[in-house]
Amino acid sequence: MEYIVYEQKGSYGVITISREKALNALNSTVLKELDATLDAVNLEEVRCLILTGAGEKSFVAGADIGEMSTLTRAEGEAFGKIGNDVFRKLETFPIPVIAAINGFALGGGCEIAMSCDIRICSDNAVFGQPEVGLGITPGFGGTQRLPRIVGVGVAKQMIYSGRNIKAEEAYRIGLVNTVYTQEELMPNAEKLAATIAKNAPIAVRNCKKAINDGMQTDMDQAIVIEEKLFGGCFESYDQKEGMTAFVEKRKVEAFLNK
Ligand code: DAK
Repeated sequence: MEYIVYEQKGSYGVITISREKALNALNSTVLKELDATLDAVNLEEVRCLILTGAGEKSFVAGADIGEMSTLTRAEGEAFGKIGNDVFRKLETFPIPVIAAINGFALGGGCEIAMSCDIRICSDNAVFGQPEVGLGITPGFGGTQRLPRIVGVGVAKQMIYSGRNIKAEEAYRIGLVNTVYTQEELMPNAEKLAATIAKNAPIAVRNCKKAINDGMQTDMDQAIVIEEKLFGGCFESYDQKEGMTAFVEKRKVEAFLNK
């Protein structure tokens, strides 16, 4: 891999987009390598992922403007499809993905963070959808995910104005859950990943699916989705161990992902 570093740390994995000289901008190679990295995650062992950027300045400064500038319409569509497919793969990935946003998260950088389940950032993070200043619309889901996360009014203001916002404002509007100092970001991302990884894996996966699928439909159908995923946890080893441990007033020995 040229631009992606993947490290499995026991029960969680850390994916680092490593193209520091271009502030980790997403060219087609980065997107293809990210796709291949996700395909290779050992889902028997790994229960949570962290996505971050290399260096101290940038998470992802967007799609690669140099590469995009010469694209024909057909090539632009193909580039958009690679990006959209991998962003959707992240969003629907069976296990939770935490975006540890360590700097610029602009355009495609903000959009890839929004494809993750949980966003936390460092105090130097900057968010924005500057695409209208480049003559395009956000193309990796920004017009769809931003309003779902921060509400329609705030999303429209950010997208129409192309204005960047700092970490504190991102926190205030609900785009990120927590702001840490630069030094504290990764230790806290790893602590959160380890906490998630300790819980019953089938239950965590089913929660992700219930939330994602339920958010796309009306409440009557959403409740049915929840019922099925709730029911799907029963008769598993982990459900029996979790409940038996409570009844016997002891700690869970181990969740075995079965
Ligand atoms: N692409 C390519 N290179 C980039 C880049 C980017 N997005 N952002 C930064 N770089 C490169 C710079 O060109 C520079 O390279 P050298 O000149 O050193 O070779 C290096 O990274 C360092 O950048 P700066 O020298 O500019 O660093 P500064 O600290 O001065 O400024 C900055 C940092 C992040 C404010 C600035 O670099 C900047 O404004 N970057 C562009 C941010 C941006 O506009 N991002 C949104 C890109 S548009 C689509 C789907 C999705 C998309 C498009 C199509 N389809 C469906 C087809 C997505 C679009 C976007 O993401």
